[in-house]
Amino acid sequence: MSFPKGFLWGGATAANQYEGAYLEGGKGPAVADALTGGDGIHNIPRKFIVEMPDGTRKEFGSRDEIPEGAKAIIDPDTYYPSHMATDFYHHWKEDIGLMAEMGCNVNRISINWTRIFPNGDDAEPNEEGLKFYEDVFKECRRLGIEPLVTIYHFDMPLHLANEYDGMASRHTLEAFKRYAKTIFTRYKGLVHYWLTINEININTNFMMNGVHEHISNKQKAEQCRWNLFVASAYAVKAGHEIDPENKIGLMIAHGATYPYSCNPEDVFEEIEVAHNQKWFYGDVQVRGYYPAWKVKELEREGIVIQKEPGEDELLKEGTVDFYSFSYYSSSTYAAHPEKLGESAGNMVRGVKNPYLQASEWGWTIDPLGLRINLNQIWDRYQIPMMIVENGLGAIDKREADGSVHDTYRIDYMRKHIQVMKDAVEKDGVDLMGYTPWGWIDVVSAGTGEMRKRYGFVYVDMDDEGHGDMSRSRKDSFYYMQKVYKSNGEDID
Ligand code: BGP
Repeated sequence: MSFPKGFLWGGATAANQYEGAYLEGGKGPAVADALTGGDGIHNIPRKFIVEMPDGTRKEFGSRDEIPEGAKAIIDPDTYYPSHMATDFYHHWKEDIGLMAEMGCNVNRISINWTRIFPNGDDAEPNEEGLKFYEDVFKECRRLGIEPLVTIYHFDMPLHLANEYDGMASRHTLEAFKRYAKTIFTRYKGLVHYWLTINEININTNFMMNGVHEHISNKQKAEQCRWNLFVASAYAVKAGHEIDPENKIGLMIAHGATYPYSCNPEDVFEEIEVAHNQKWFYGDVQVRGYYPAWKVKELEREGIVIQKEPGEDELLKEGTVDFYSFSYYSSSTYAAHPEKLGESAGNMVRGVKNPYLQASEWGWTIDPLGLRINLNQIWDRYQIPMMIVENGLGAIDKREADGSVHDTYRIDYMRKHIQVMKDAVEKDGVDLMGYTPWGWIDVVSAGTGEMRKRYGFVYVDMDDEGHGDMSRSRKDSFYYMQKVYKSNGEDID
């Protein structure tokens, strides 16, 4: 047997991309609810409509810098994909049933911060929101599925973003602590697996996190990173205190990174990129302190982080139990990319890798990169790992009978599960679970599209909000069912 008994097989979603019902049940608006749809294939970004300090309205791309004092608004005449998403809020029983049918024993789901605290910083939590997740978790448990809960997944309360500069402020950090404590207490005994902050490394400083002026004001961006680390460490510590049974992990977007060539300059370029993009975040959350190169960088740039007494210690006390990450693709880096004279193709960032094909959205398809990751992370930290996102975003065609023949997705899954198997069997890494992204179709985080589908279950909903939300099983559903029910033995 390659995979240990009790290996966690499941699927992953996030509330802001899946739940819909964006103001129902006492929920308040989040930053994600103010993001329009975009078009990833034609590079049209998602947008915020923003009220400027002088009262005028302007549009900004989702990763643009929004000036201090400007507020993201929700315009009644604009279509926002998260408002309905794929309506888990009204389909949760059916969906959890489908998960069980697929053979899942874990369900990665996130709690919408604004369903529990509508403004993020309210004095009392919203009982209706708390009850909703309680019912969801109970249903999971009834069907033999462990909930794996992300505390904060791209859904900064809009009020905290607009009025308190999101995670750049202490006010928001304190509000997060209350929120984390509330859910640990309420779901004690129902939830044993938690992730603190989704993709903390790409989520650190853009408006998704509520932070204005995150590009021009590096001091603020670094303060935001610190606050996020403190938030995560606090959650780990509080979660352990409230229930010693809790296992709490970090969550990092951990693509594989390669040097373009054996030129030492390219090799060093990759080291620097990897430090900045991923290892920094792993090092702090696994080891409990900033790595030397980062300390030097902050000194050099004259950036002084404002810390409260005890926070350095908290980072050490709140190190994680396991390392979980999303893996979709790899990127390649050159010291002098301009000399390579290319820009199109499979590069998300970095330069084109001539050895790899890419998805319609330009994400490289690189199964071996996952095995490389598993080895590198295991060598560095020696703590259990979980792959909490992986999958292929593709355009699916649903046939009249509801079937979807997604052989391309089955191929992607098979190759990635094969390398997981190799990493466990041959490399001896400690892998505890696998929750592919968007096991059921959800709104894309990056582009706001519905047509970029990852699911094994199809949901009838399109980019303009048309569809009856009916669910149907794709061919990949039956493939994953076979894999899961055989504990990863039968993957052909
Ligand atoms: C990660 C996010 C997810 C998810 C996934 C796929 O960055 O944690 O929320 O959406 O990527 O990305 P996309 O939806 O942009 O295709």
